Amino acid sequence: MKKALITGITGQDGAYLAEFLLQKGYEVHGIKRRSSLFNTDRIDHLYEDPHETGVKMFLHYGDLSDAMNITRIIQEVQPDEIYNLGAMSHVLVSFETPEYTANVDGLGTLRILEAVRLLGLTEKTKIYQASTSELYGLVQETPQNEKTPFYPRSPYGVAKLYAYWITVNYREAYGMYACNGILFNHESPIRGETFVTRKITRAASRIALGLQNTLYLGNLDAQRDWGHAKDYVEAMWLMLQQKEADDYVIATGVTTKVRDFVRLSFKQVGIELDFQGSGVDEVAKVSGCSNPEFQLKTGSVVVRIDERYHRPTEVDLLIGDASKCKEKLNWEPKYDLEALVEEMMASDLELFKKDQYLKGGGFDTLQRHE
Ligand code: NDP
Ligand code: GDR
Repeated sequence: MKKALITGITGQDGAYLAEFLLQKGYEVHGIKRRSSLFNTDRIDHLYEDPHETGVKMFLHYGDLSDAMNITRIIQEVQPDEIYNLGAMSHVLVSFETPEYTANVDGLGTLRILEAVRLLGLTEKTKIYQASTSELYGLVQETPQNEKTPFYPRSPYGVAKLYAYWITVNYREAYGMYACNGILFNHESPIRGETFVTRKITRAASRIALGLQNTLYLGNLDAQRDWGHAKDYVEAMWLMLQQKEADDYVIATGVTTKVRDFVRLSFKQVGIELDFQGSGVDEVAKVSGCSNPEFQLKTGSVVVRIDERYHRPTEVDLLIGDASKCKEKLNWEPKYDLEALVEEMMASDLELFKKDQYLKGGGFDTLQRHE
């Protein structure tokens, strides 16, 4: 039985990857941070009581900023594959915590590579590094592929640039099987609530159900190549099953403006929007509602701009060319944007119908909207 170690197992990708690897028959080990509240919601359905027999998933307390902890866990687990998905992954937050982001997202990768080397596991352990389309940053050329020059535009992007190159360097210097997956944005019903897609699908559901009036957003003109996390974790695994380690772009090849993601999400529940104005004065008003379940007045403003969500430096346009991955790994995404939005909206609507039910029964529910 192969053993995999996943950093960031409690995150969106970690949860999908753990499920995928368990289905493939792996023994899965994950590193989770100690927190004052339970933070295992996304993997609870996979977790069994460790006192039971036949358990295939194990969690270890740890943190990418702690080299001794990382080294000890790798020594204990002796993994065949390490997926380094742990990171402070929010671009805007990285402007507020640049040093921490550099430490975890940049040096965290070094700690893993160096632990594998010092423990003599270079021959045994294959490493996947979660690289990102944020490396491209300022647009140099489109669509972006493995040869496109990097120009990161945030402390997050710069930290991930270090992680990218240290992974390449350990591969070349020590012959380690270490790969960079340069993944473009990927989303799902379990996407973190502060990333723009999930923020939108949550708000569109809550607005339709009468639980919220307005959604506040930043730059509606940004363009992203959005795929589904379920498709992308399969590509991570494929990268570690090859004869030789290499770096690959994973993307859908279709780009969409944030404004159009908003439009698509509301449309899923029968609400048509009309965008008016520009810059910080832009608003979206309801121009029609074909779903009798929802009582939204035509002309009511449901989206406004809040400058707090603008970034000091923005990445305007991402569109990926995944031909190398398609050709060499035989990978093909199963979801398109419509199917992704449909799944996210269905899930959030279901979630917030519970809140609506509670509200109807006189119980108040507290929800954050950022
Ligand atoms: P999430 O933010 O959902 O998950 C991040 C994970 O990292 C969480 O499990 C988090 O733990 C953990 N983590 C954060 N800080 C530390 C730390 N100091 N030590 C150990 N673990 C830590 O991200 P995604 O699942 O979306 O992304 C996975 C990886 O892929 C990240 O590295 C991200 O940067 C990268 N990436 C993501 C893309 C996307 O579109 N989703 C695209 C390209 C790259 P906790 O639950 O406790 O917060
Ligand atoms: P991104 O994702 O920065 O691409 O990083 P995010 O969803 O945060 O932003 C996408 C675009 O939407 C614009 N935007 C807003 N973003 C957020 N979060 N909140 C808003 O209110 C809002 N309004 C407009 C942003 O300016 C941006 O242009 C994600 C993360 O998962 C990274 O870890 C990963 O590396 C990259 O994708 C690829």
